[in-house]
Amino acid sequence: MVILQVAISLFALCSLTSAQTRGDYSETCVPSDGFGKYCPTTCGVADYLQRYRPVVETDLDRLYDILEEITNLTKGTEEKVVYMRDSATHAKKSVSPDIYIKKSSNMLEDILRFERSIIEQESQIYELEQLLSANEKRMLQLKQMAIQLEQKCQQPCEDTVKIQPITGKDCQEIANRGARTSGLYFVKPAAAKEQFLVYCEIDSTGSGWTVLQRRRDGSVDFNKNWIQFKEGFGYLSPDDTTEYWLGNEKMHLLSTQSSIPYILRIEMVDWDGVRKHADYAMFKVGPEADMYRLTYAYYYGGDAGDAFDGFDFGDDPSDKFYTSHNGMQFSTSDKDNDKYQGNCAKQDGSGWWMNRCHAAHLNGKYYQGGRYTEKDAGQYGYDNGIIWATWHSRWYSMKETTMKMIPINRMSVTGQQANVKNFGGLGDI
Ligand SMILES: [Ca+2]
Repeated sequence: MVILQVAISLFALCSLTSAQTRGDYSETCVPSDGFGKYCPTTCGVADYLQRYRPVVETDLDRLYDILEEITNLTKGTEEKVVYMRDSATHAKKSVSPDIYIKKSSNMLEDILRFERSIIEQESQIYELEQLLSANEKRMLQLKQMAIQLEQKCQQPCEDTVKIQPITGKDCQEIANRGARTSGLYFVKPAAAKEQFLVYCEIDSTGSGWTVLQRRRDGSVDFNKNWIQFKEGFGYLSPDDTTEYWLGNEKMHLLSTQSSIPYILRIEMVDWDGVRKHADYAMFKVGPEADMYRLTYAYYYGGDAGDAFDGFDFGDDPSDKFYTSHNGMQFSTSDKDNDKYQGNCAKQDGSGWWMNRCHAAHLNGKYYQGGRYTEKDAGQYGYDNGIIWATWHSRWYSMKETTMKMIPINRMSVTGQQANVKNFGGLGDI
């Protein structure tokens, strides 16, 4: 009975914990829901417990069968003992020595049979004890796992995400107000109706980067629609371990609020662990009425090359012109604002400042290991990875990316050498 109770309580726990798993399955985006909450652990142990369930149940059934068998055997033996006792009494009463001898030999046979049955029972009892102890051990393990699982699930599933108390119009203002820790902060850009959560990357010198996009491990699907890209999706985490798109509307509010222009920094890590970056001066995301158009004044520098300016892939002389991104409107699978007769965003399964289509594509499909082929790219077969063509080929997808912004006057403080080149982008200075 104890075992049964343990089993029942375990199963109850399993069904409870499996309901706490985190998912990114929502098709539609509700602005106020999901974003900024933090519950990163998928409690896979619950699945493990569920898998164990049929094995334990089978063992228990077998245990009950054997117990029943033994009960029957014991009953039979008891009947035999009664029979033997009766025969002995009867023999004593008998006057005939022949009958007595015959009865005695019968009794002897009975005793032998009885002994054999006892030996058989003993071996069955031994087997049963082994099974019982194995089951108890397994139950104990399951119980311990359940306790661990419970503790693990309680921790992140409670809303215990640490949000830093300082606020500002962007992460640099937050750093200026004394913040020296990277983490989650509320910002309220000048034209924002309400504050919203961002991840601020703040270093010891007091530079505060506002992080706009993060790819890390492919855990978030970037194939989303216009509304989702507008509002943002994915997960913000205080330790910067999760993937997300902050949202076009927020990027617009952040990048257009200040008289001091912003630098957009794109940071990438490839599958050999090499880290490179590209900086763009006077980065701006336009309003929704202008389809969140991307503009910058010039390539400010970096060792990853200027893929936003397009890339000559060698297919056509116009490659570079038609794969540049400065001045492009944002496109999603359900809103085609690109310069291509088809729909780049639909073909590549992501939202981006598509031209015809891209040389830089940080919202692309996540490919483990980096290298992929036309075959891997699915029904359309176009290069749809996380691409930065001036560093790696378009058939190589980056391992990690970050898009973040900082006021340009902080760049001298961060020690970055400006490798200023004026390309023919919009708003040349
Ligand atoms: Ca088009």
